[in-house]
Amino acid sequence: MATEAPPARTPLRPEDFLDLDSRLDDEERLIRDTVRAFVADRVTPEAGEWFEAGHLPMELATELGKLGMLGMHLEGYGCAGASATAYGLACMELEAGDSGVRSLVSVQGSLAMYAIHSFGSEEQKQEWLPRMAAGEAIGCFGLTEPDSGSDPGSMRTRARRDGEDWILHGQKMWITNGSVAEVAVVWAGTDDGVRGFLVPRGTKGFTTQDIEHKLSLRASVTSELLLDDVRLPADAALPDVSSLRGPLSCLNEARYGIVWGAAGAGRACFEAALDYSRERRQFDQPIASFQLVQGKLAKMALEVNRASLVALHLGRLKDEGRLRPEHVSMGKLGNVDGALEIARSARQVLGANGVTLEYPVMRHMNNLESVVTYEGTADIHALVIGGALTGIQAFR
Ligand code: TGC
Ligand code: FAD
Repeated sequence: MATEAPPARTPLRPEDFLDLDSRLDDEERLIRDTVRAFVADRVTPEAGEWFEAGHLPMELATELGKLGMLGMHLEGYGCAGASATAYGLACMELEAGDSGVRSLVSVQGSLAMYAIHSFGSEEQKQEWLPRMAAGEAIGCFGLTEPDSGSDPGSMRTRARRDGEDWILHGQKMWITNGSVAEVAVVWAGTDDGVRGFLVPRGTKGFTTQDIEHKLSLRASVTSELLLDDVRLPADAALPDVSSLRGPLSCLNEARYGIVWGAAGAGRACFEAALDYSRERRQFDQPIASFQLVQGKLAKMALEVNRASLVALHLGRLKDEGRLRPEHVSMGKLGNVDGALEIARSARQVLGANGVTLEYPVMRHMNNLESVVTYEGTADIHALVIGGALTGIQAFR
C-alpha cells in the first residue's frame, strides 16, 4: 500500500505561534497592518532618539488623528467607531513601537475623550471631540495628586460654587500630556461628590510644570497641573457623573488598551532577542543554538502568545458587552508583568548590547516600569482580583 506523504506544513511564526491571526477578520487585520506599517515607518526608526532626548514630536498627534487612532472606539463626533478588538490591535502595534506613543493615544481617546463622550453635555462634545479626534486639540486627564495615587478617593482638589461659576483649587501630579493639552479633564471633590471639569489651556490660575529626569516613558510628556482658584463657568463641569465612578470608568477603557499594548511591547522585545540570537556567534556558533538561550526564547514566545490570547479574548468580551473591570484587572496585571519578564530576559540575551538604545529592549523595559504603576499598580489590580475571588475588599 502506497503511503501518502504528510501535507507540507507552513512554518510556525514565532510572534504568532498559536496563529491568532486566523481569529481576526479582514477589517481587523487591515487595521492592524496599517498601524504596524505606520509604526515601522514613523516610530521605530526614531523611538530611541526620542527616548534619549526626552521628547515626543507632537505632530504625531495629527498623524494619528488622520489614521483614525484617536477616540478610535468611540461613535460619532469625528471618531472612527471601530470595534474594541480593532482598537486593541492598534494599541498593541503602537506600544510595540514605544509605550509613550500608546500613552498619547490612550490618554487622548480612552481617558480625555471618553470622559467627555460619556459624561459631557452635547455642547461639550461638539466643542471638543471632533478636534480631539483629528489630533488638533490634545487632552489630558488629571486624577492623581501628590498625596493621592492608588487611592483617588482621598483627592484634595476641590471645586466650590461661586454664584453660577465654579472655583477650582488644587494640584494634579504625573499627568500625561499635561503641558501640551488644549484641555485638561480635571477631577475634583465637590459638595455633591467627585466631578469632572474641562479646563482649557490659558485659563487664569491654571499652570503646568513638566516633570523632568524620568528614566521611563521619556518619549511622553508628564506634567504637574497647578490650579490656583481657577474660575470656570457653570458649563465647564461634566454634567453626567458625580462620583468616582466617572474617572474609574475612563480607567477601565485605558487599562483595556494597556492589556493589548503590553503584549505589543513584549513582542517587540522577543523579536529583538530572537533576531539577535540567530546572528550573534560565540563558541563558533550562533547563541540561538545553546539550550539555555532557547529556553529563554521559548518562555518569551509563550508569554507573548499567552498575553495576545488574553488580549484577544478580552477584546471579544468587550465587543459583546460582557467585559468586566475585574477581567481588565486580570489582563493588565498579567500582561504587564509578562511583558516585563520578557524584557528582562531579552535584555540578557542581548548581552552588553542590551543596555544600549541601539536595540529597543531596555527602552521597553524602562517604559514598562511606568506601565506597571500607572492606570492602577500591579498591587491594586491583584487586590481587585482578590476582592472578586474572596468577596473581601482588602484595599483598606
Ligand atoms: P469604590 O468605593 O470601590 O468605588 C467608588 C465608585 O466607583 C465605582 N467603581 C467603578 N466604576 C467603574 N469602573 C470601575 N473599575 C470601578 N471601580 C469602582 C463604584 O461602583 C463606586 O461608584 P458609586 O456610584 O457607588 O460612587 O472605590 P475605592 O475608593 O475603594 O477605590 C477602588 C480602587 C482602589 C480600585 C480605585 O480607586 C483604583 O482603581 N485605584 C487606582 C487609581 C488609578 O488607577 N489611577 C490611575 C490614574 S490615570 C493614569 O494613570 C493614566 S496613565 C496614562 C497613560 O496611559 O499614559
Ligand atoms: P502609591 O499609590 O503611593 O503607591 C505606592 C506603592 O504602594 C505601590 O507599590 C502600590 O502598589 C502600593 N500600595 C498602595 N496602596 C496599596 C494597598 N491598598 N495595598 C497594597 N499596596 C498598596 N495619573 C493621572 O491621573 N493621569 C495621568 O495621565 C497619569 N500619567 C502618568 C504617567 C506616568 C509616566 C506615571 C509614572 C504615572 C502617571 N499617572 C497619571 C499616575 C499614576 O496613575 C499613579 O502613579 C498610580 O496610580 C500610583 O500612584 P502613586 O504613584 O501615588 O503610588
